[in-house]
Amino acid sequence: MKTEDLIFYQIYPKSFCDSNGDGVGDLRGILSKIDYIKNLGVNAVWLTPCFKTPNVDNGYDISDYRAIEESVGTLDDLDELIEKLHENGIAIILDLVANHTSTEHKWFKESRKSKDNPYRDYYIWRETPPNDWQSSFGGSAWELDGATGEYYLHSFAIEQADLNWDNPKVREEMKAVVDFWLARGVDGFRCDVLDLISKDWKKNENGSGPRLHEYIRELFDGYTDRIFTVGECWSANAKNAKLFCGKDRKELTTVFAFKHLCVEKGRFHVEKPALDEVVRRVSDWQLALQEANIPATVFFENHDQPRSVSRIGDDEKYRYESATLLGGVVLLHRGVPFLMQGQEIGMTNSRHNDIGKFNDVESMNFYRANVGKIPEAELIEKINFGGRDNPRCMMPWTEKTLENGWLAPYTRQSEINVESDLRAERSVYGFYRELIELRKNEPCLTRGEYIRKELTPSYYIFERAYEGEKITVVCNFRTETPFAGVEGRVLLNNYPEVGETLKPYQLIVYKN
Ligand code: ISL
Repeated sequence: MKTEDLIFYQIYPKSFCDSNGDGVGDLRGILSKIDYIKNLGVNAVWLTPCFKTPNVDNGYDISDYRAIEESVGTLDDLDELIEKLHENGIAIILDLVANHTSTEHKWFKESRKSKDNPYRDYYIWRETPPNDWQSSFGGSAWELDGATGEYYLHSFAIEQADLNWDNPKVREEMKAVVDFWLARGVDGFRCDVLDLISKDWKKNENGSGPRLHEYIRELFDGYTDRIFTVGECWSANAKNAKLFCGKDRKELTTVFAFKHLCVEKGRFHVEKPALDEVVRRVSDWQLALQEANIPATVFFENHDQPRSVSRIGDDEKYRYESATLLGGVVLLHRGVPFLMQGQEIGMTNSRHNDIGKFNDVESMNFYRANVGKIPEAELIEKINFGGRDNPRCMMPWTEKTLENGWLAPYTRQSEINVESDLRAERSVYGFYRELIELRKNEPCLTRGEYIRKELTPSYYIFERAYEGEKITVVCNFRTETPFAGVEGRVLLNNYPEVGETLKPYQLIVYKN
């Protein structure tokens, strides 16, 4: 399948579907929902980590890259899932967490034993911290380890030790992991914090070291013409994207950039970003990557982001309208669209009132660092608004919540669940299906040029043009706006009709 035809659906295995009633989603649960995934129309799945893990960071702390976490399934289950997805015309990429391992990984257990252990240089040890790098989850990124009295680097949780990519043995080990999964039939990888693997010790924070592109080339050498890879690179931007994804670079197919999420003030800053600013950044990314002849990624949600209909849209009065508008922005632009499980039914954030309902290490560290300094209610509000538990609650297949779920249930499940959405006259899933169907049937949307026509504080109009045909997409923001109309036949509209004004969060798609 060509990159421009891919439409991704991200699955968080421990929260997608629980097939054996233990309260944890599993691979057999995903197998039981392949028809649901196929009917949506997506043709690729990004599976977040399902490998052996102590679950400090819900699978992004891996203790064995070649074994499946027991509660999630077995290697045979994953082999069967790969096979069944392929039989249904759906590609599958796995999540390659190459920057760090769990401190329970056998490499780290050996490495910490002694300074002359053969695995010592698999990780980054210093007598004293050489800098004041901070962990993404708060606090110093250097942890003193009693066994040898030295510090090791952890860009994330203390239990996630950074690998030393300057060590050729580490590079060989990770290359072997890539070989192992490709040999089992996966179609590529989403590469976790890939721009952190090369350290630049002169910088005041980790990221984009001098050998980054060398290491990426080495990791995927021999595969780049036949697999799909997307790098999670917080340092990626319009200027350096071609260093990662240029055809001649033999590195990555594409990268995730994050500027459009408008999180400069941090995820726990409770403020909706201005919708015109969000789409301006989406548009700028589109123009830059089109200029560079690179497929852009387009997304609003993943397992780290709060639900877009809550953070960017309106999850009360205009939940259907804003969920379908945001879906249109993701699915009608140029490049590779990514949807997070639950986004297709317009899932919102949960609202909890007790810190005991949260699980995510980033949120819990934030709470512990601020409890007593920020009033409790305000602290909980911040975590409700921006926390990573929001996209990770169990998929609400019916209105009945799982009693023994590993994470607190979705607090709006009684009204927002798959069963009721599929029945609804205005089904978000139904609209996403139509958007995806349109994307598949209109070459303008997969092969066409992107043109920004109008972007005002009230609305955004863009076009997709290909071989004499043109699709025009009208996106209205939060208030009613006078509308002079657009040439063409209405292909899709998230309101019953086209009036003299654009309604809040109205999306209209025209063909000329
Ligand atoms: O979104 C973030 C920036 O505030 C962080 O939550 C996130 O840690 C960062 O985007 C890196 O994310 C990736 O690596 C982490 C893991 O916790 C995330 O789930 C993963 O997507 C460490 O592996």
